[in-house]
Amino acid sequence: MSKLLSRFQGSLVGAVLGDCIGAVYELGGEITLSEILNTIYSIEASGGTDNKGKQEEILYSYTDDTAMARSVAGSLIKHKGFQLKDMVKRFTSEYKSEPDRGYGGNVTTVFQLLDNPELEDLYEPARKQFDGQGSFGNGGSMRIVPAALFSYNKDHSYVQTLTRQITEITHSHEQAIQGAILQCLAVHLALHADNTTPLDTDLFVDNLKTYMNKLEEEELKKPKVLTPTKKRTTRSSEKRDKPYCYKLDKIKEYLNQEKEVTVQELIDVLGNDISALGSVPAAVFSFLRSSKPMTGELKDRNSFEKTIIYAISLNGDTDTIATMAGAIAGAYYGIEAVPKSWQTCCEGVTDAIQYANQLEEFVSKSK
Ligand code: F2R
Ligand code: MG
Ligand code: MG
Ligand code: MG
Repeated sequence: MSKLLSRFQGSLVGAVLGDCIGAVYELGGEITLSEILNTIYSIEASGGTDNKGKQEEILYSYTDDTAMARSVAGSLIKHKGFQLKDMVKRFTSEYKSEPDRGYGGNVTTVFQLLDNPELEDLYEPARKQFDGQGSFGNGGSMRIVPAALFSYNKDHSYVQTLTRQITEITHSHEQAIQGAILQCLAVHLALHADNTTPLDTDLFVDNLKTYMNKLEEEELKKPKVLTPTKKRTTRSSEKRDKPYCYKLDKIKEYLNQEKEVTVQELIDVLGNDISALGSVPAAVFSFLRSSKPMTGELKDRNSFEKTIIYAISLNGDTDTIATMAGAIAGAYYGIEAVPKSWQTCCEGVTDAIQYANQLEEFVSKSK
């Protein structure tokens, strides 16, 4: 297998595994590392087969994160690019055929409105969400990984445009779009990074910050409607004005400090919730932290395994943080780092490999 194919497969399979295993704990309150490891041990003990070596039933099902990523992959492959009508059709058909995949509370309204042949502006339902604010949920970020693979030969501005087009179908809030861009750029960077030497985590964060800084600067220049109670203050604050840059700075700080950052501090500062701003930075951190040595129960695990387990250990939106972290880690380490037993226990892995093969064939031919 070529090195590129290994990384494409690793990324899409990593995303599926993060979703399937993370979904066991999604929004379920505090979980301990030991509890997560017990799940992992049972996966590894079964190896996806019963004790006679026959393939067992899939133990872990995928959720909306993977359901939507499959639509993104299928549409980009079919049309060799972005085709709005087709992607909308795939999202709505997928939702109608399996509405119980654990979709976000409000995005289902968008699917219902999109499922109308008379609708002329296919971006309108998303724009109307939350009284015209749009959704800031992480539903755009959780599904974006195929776009990073599809854009392998392209530059960051292509990645950003494609991500925006795909995300705005359901999420028009600028923070949701920027979160999806950060996630897509992180996978894109991981695919291109030299994985034969230790990862330069500072450089990885600096690259992401360059792009996010430009986006957040542009956003700041846009005129804002100020209500009497919401007067602009003169003091600038990176935390408020450039929240993604602020979190990227904190990620770098945590990676370089001697003392291990606590899970509670990560939750307080980076977040672990269903918003894009409160989850994409946590996923990026999970990948970067896991590229470095760890002590304790994760000490002897490879960095891909550490990424998934660590991401889930942040609690909160575990399936989505782990799917995004798994996509970045798989893109960097390749499919060889992904345990076979994990692959056989999770739904959707065979299809993920097919999508990866088709995307790799596309980018190899279109160099
Ligand atoms: N929804 C879930 N998990 C809930 C539990 C599911 C359960 N396991 C089951 O099976 O039933 N997970 C999935 O949702 C997240 C992605 O959500 P998405 O696609 O962004 O949806 P939505 O509806 O747009 O936003 C989610 C919620 O965020 C709040 N919100 C968003 N924008 C807002 C705004 N402008 N103002 C106020 N609130 C806003 C709302 O509460 C939305 O309902 C992933 O975790 C995925 O796994
Ligand atoms: Mg989900
Ligand atoms: Mg579905
Ligand atoms: Mg989730």
